[in-house]
Amino acid sequence: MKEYAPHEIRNFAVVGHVGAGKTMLCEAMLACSGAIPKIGSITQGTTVSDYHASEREHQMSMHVTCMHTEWLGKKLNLLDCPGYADFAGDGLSALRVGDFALLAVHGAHGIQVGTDQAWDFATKYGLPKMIVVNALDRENTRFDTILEEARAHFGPKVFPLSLPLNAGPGFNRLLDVMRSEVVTYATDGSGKFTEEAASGPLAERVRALHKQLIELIAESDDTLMTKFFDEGGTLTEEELRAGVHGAIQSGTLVPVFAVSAQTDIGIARLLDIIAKYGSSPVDRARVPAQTASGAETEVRLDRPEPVVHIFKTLAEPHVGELSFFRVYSGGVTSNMELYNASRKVTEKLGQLLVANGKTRTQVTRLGPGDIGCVLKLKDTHTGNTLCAPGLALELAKVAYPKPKVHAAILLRTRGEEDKLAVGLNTLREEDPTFAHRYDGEIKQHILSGQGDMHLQVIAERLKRRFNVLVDLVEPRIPYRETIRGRAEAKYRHKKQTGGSGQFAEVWMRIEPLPRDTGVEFTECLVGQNVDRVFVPSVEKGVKTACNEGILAHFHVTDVKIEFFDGKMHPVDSNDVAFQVAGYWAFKEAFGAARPCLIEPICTVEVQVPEEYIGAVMGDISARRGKISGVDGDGAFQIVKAVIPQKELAKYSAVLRALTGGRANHTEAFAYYQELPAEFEKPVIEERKKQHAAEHNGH
Ligand SMILES: Nc1nc2c(ncn2[C@@H]2O[C@H](COP(=O)(O)OP(=O)(O)O)[C@@H](O)[C@H]2O)c(=O)[nH]1
Ligand SMILES: [Mg+2]
Repeated sequence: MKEYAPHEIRNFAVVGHVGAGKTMLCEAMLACSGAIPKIGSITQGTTVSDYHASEREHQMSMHVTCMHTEWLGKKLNLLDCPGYADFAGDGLSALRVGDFALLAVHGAHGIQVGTDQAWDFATKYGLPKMIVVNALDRENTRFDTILEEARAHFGPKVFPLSLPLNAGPGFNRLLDVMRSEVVTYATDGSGKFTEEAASGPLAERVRALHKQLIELIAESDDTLMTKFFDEGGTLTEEELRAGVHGAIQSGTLVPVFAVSAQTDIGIARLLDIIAKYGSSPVDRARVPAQTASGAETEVRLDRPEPVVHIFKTLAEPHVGELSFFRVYSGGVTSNMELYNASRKVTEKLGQLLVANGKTRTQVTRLGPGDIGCVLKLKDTHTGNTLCAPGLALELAKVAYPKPKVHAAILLRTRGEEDKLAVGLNTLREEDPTFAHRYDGEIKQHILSGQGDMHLQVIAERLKRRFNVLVDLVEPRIPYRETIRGRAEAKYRHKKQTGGSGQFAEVWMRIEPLPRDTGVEFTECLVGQNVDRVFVPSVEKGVKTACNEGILAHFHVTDVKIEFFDGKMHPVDSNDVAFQVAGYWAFKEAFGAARPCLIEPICTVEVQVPEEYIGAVMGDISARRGKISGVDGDGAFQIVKAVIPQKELAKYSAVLRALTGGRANHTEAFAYYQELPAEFEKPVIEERKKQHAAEHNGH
């Protein structure tokens, strides 16, 4: 394969809501351009993208898939992204290395949450966008209202470059606005088409559209604008064409295309526009970077030394770990040595490859702006930068969304903790959008990710790749124990066994502290009843009791303890005796100080379309939640509330059911609050049962 110059490359991320037909659209572009002989099928699992076992199993994209083809002498690097919010991290990685976003919208479903989210992500990266309205061969499509919706969401710059003339089953005719032509596709699936000048009412329509398009384009360019007015409100075809690229770049034009991926209608024209007017690496010739000392700098496309960004790593059975990268400057060749500034290691590249899903072709060199992959790097992971030895640059990192759902991991086989840790750490290097940690308070290993499906897929990977079988369950709630009143205890520990005995007496007072202050131990001993060397012993006993819990094995918190007097014996008193006395004195005092449980409360923000606000707020109240405000945010509202953690079990699934998948939410721990009395008894009983089961099992 030849090496492509930067202006001959089109890197783009295909993004949008799940089910819009992104994977199919990529398939259609590959087939139309001859990279594959025919279109595969999602249901039969024969598409180029979505080739992973889990993707075929769930029939949805979970990884970004790299594909490439050639059209009009340009190399198109397609990055098919998952639409499901659980896998949004890969979409972000792809947009990071794309030069524009191709936003797929389903011709019947229109603008959905995933569409808005993809738009926002692309905007965050300053990427130009093109919109494809797909599946226009389906029943009940509504191109015109989708166009209106898109303008309502994204602004008046959204403009159709093609319109369907006979949407619905049998769809094969388009009005091409740039060319003022009617394009008719053959119905034999050959992708062949004929073009004729629009006539009659269609000619009128296209003339009106043409005029609007010229105005849009002229707006983005002062000289064009002047010309436009000088020449009485028109531009030549030539000037128009010259302006389209610039207008797409600056975002004053967001072209919309009417297609059916499945039946290959409109795909060739889409490829034409991408090849002729789509952004290339030249349009993004400088990207921000940091030097080893943290100073801001930039990487320029024309710089001779290689700088590449790894945007995806993933392991495949029988292949090993693959690292996908984009070259930002200099070009790379097989067997080149590069420095990983993030991990501080030197890597040898090995054989360079370009991918079409699981089919990979060897290449000897990839020039600046191009995308490829290599196998088996030593210690280089998603998000790392590799560069010429001596450069030590790091490209700006992708800000991945924080994990928002949590599950406790239960090992099916005891003693596999180490295997689990190795598996999770390896997966985490590939996918930075999840996290895991051992929580000592609830004594569970917690897995956190973007959604329930994300967690489930991680569990499946642990099984497939590391042979670790786990169950994911709702994490325990870290209830805590505290007191509401003051109390005093005088506890004597005395034991006379054979030879030396044990003796200690501890007098203590306890009182409540404000929330989230923890346990405070002080002494105010006067006189010589107790030797001060035993103060740490008493403290240790108290801390042991606090960790074990007194009501139901939860941590004790927000208590002040004052060790104010006691008694000792010249021979039988020792460290252990005072620990024991401190332990029991505290337990006695605690029991007398009106103990209670407190529960964690979370702040929750729900992003939801206006029409579901009532349902979401009603549900929050039913969950003992308190709403603190509702803010407008474009087409969505943000409901802010505090809700007990106990009531947030499976909340993302609840929201999905409540709003037809149109809401997103975040939750974060806020503070502790007394658990209502009616819940206390069942919680204590449940915890005691759990504890007994755990301690019998060992
Ligand atoms: N009729 C029709 N169905 C389509 C078209 N594009 C995709 N589909 C179907 O819509 C479903 C979702 O497509 P897919 O490409 O997986 O969507 P993605 O989630 O956006 O990648 C699949 O069953 C496809 O076969 C199209 O142009 N016409
Ligand atoms: Mg897909």
